[in-house]
Amino acid sequence: GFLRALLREEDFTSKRIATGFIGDHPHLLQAPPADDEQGRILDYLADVTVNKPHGVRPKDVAAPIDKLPNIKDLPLPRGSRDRLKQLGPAAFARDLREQDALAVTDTTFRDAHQSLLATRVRSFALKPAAEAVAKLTPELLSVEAWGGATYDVAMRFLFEDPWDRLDELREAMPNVNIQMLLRGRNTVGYTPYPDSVCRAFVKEAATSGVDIFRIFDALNDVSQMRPAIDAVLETNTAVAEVAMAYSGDLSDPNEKLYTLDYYLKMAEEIVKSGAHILAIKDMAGLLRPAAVTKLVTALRREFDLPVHVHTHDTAGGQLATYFAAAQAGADAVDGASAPLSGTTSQPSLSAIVAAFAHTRRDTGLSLEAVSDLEPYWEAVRGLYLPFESGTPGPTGRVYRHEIPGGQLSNLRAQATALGLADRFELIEDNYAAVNEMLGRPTKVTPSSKVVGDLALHLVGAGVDPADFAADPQKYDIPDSVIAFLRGELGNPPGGWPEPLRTRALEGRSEGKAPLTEVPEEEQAHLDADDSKERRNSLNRLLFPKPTEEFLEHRRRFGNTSALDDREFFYGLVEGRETLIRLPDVRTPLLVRLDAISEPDDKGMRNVVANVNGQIRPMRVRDRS
Ligand code: 3PY
Ligand code: ZN
Repeated sequence: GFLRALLREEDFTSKRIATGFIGDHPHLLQAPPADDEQGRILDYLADVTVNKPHGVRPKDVAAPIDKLPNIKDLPLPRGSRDRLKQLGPAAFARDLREQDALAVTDTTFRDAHQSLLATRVRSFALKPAAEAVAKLTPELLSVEAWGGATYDVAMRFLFEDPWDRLDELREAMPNVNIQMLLRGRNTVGYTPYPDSVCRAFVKEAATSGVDIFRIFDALNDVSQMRPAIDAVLETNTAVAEVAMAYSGDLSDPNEKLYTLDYYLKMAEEIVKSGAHILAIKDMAGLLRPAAVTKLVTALRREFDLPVHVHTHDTAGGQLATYFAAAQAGADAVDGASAPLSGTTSQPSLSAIVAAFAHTRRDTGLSLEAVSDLEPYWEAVRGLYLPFESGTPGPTGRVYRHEIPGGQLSNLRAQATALGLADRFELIEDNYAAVNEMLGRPTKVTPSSKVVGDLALHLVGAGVDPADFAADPQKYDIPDSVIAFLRGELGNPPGGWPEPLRTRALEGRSEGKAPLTEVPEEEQAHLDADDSKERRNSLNRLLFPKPTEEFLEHRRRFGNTSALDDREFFYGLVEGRETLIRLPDVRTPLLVRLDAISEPDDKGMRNVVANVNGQIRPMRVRDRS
């Protein structure tokens, strides 16, 4: 039961096993919501205060905002986005290729917290940082701030509309390019969507402020990326950065699949697709200095596109890879603010800036500015303590199991939830075995989820991977694995594992087929002029159930996204006054928690707060 529920969970980045707050607590659906926004928010605060879904507020953590440099009076400098607007995407990319400076993308707003904090950082924490970045580090090529798992997690766990986040970041940071991670036909989901969804998604994202789309396909199949690439090119304003997912070690003479030749052939197809920038997406942190030297040298020799290198510092040595990449002519690299860097995240921005300062490849970023932003992120990380995966330090085991950074932290959290934390190495070993069994596919969302699902399933069922491989028809197989074997994600680079594939599929009834056609009514919403209508439709099409739960949360508790992180996650502290500003309520609320009663025989507690001088009693179900 427990394990099956886990495997059905679509969101592999989630820390929690259940399908979400409301999913866990269906009785909330019966409670009548307060009839005004202020009342709904107070109900939310009372509920979090009583039930403490994330435990108590971490002690001795400063309010992040107090750690931000004072930027109010600084002018807004010209930044990378101004250059993109002036030049257009093609000339912008040419410029990038010609410049000496090593360009840098800041991933703190997306990949870093996806890889360290289960993607839980809220817009509330991102927005002030974006304002500071706009003024202090406008030389950044881009800020990766959207896409990947953020869309899903925003709705499912943070009860934020991901589109609102994009609007807010765009407003906070008008001068620096916003970059998103787009999973090709899978957009920001885990299964392929019809082309019309992908097109509408890209169009709406570009209109809303995404400047650079990093597009990849989980199996490195360029044809699967074409609808997304074409849609970006059609905007005429946004940059199409197309990525090759990196696996194996191309310097290894025994590597027969992921060879230099393999990547050059793929790059050729990417170039033919009309891409502006070529990216190497090293999602697991496997790319070694000698390999990147060969790869970047060859890519720059064969093609005219700028090359952007992305990695995760899982084993701890990726600054060396960046150094080698830069020497070989790489045009851009990715880093994260130091407190949210390292291990499963990107290498540290300040280390990158310092490494190239006063050299031909000087990033142009101010080391002082980059490090001035660090105390803010350190405080944010402290506040988000419950979402830490517990990845204690670098690990060289990644070279064997090849688990992507974002997934490695998530699998740890899942293992802990299953009571398998002390046997995490077994999960890693099974992952490696399943990888071999499935023909060493590239492993990145969602193909990584396929491998992870089967690995966890085998651990849970106590089945040896070799026994499973010998006789797959004898065993239960997770839906994602069946879908993969049916070819729903496309064809893996190394071909299909046979006879495993045929045997595994033998006699299996059809699972839930992916959406192949958009219902007529939704298509009308997608085509509508009204952006709100299109956004709502995209939310429903991409994540039907989380969207429902999100809307239910709004109905029940109002728009909680303006709440401070401290109150949103941990609720009120008895006796302490908290000022709460709500966008739709004119007067701020000064709230003090006065008392919480013991639960009555129906499990309800009375919560008494003082709100702007008035006593406010509330009833909350104790779910603990
Ligand atoms: C994602 O798809 O979310 C990823 O970060 C893949 O690396
Ligand atoms: Zn990544």
